[in-house]
Amino acid sequence: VTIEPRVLRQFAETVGPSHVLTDADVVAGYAADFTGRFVGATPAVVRPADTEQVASVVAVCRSAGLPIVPQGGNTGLVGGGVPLAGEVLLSLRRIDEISDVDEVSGQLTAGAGASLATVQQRAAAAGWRYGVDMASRDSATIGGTVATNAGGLRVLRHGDTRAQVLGIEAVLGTGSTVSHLGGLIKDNTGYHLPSLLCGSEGTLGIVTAVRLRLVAPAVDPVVALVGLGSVAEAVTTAGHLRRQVHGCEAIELFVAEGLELVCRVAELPLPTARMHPAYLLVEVSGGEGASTALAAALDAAPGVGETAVATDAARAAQLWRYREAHTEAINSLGPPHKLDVTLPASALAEFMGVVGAAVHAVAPGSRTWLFGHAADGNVHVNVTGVPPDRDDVDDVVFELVSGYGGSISAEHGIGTAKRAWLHLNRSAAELDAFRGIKKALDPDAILNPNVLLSV
Ligand code: S2G
Ligand code: ZN
Repeated sequence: VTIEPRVLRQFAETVGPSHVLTDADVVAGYAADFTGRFVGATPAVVRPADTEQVASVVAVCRSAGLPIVPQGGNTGLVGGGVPLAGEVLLSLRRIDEISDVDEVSGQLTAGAGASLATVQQRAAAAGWRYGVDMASRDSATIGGTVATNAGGLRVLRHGDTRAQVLGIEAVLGTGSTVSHLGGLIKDNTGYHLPSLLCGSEGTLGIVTAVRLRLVAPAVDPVVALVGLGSVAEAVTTAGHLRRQVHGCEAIELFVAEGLELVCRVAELPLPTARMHPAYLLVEVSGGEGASTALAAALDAAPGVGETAVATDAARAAQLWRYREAHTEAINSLGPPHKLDVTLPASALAEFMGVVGAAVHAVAPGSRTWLFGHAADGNVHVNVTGVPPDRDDVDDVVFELVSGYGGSISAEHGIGTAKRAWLHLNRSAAELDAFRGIKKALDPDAILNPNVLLSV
């Protein structure tokens, strides 16, 4: 896609010439995704400073018929935030102010370009906590986590991003701006646009600010890394922990193969005396009482081998690293196919036992890596050793998941990577409803036209 000089001038008049980037080397960084699997190109990166400038850029693109890819931290994992069809790249990073921090009600307003880590820090400074956390916290932007309804490590305790969003400001594809950031907990006045726009992946509106609910900070968190005899016993134990240990903040799952890779790539010592087939990384909040309840639950749980417990922050961070380093360790093997899926709890262990062989049958040279959020039934199936554009591996995994009644996307969204399989999870009636909403809010189909819904 080329852009007429007249349009580039209009962009420059709107955001300032230094915030319209066209140099190929500079824009390349915006056009490739975090994993390296999705690499596109854009004729221009435009960096607005506020909602009004976003609205102006949308107006220029609507009149010029130019499609837009909105982008935050570019840590998305399903090719939803990169210009794969020559779209204009609209970066939200400059809109990063955090305001109206309310220490009484536990709320704050964040510009879309603020990093997740910055939001977490501002919440902590106000004596609260933001309930969503994930390894990409330093580069993911809050706007991107809203656009994708990011899940992360604490869905078990605090829910997904949608559960935190009280209000939203966004520029719709119609060119109009909706803004409702008052933060009233109960405001039952019509359609809930924050819920609709959260998870819409930039296809209905460009999120520019959100009003977020904050939660109580953890009290003396205790972290335990538990080695178990099998994935099945790990899944069963995760259920025991959820039922018996109040204050469970997170229950993460990984397996021996992934731990071996992490120790090798991140140069970490094995966390237990011997290697176990499966591991749970558990964080509970509540100090003495919680760690006693945790110990009792683990004593009664099946298959528990060794347990490494951390009661101080430094050791807790070391134990978390074994889980959080999975993404970078897998990325070091080359662009993975990341198939973030959800299984019904009753099928999770069986699925994890068969998916590797199913993938190997169509891609003998590949390796399959499994880890995820045990309590949410969410496993991150990462396949390495397969060319980025082959999708038979994706097909095998999604068909297998669908057969178990699972979801082809637990938390990363659909993006461009999973559009072809959306019908496995959504009926024709639902897809028609999606298209009706898309037509109403983005009538010219200029907002992420190649994402989520097939054009
Ligand atoms: C996680 C991050 C992305 C991935 O670590 O929970 O959501 O699949 C993932 O590597
Ligand atoms: Zn995850």
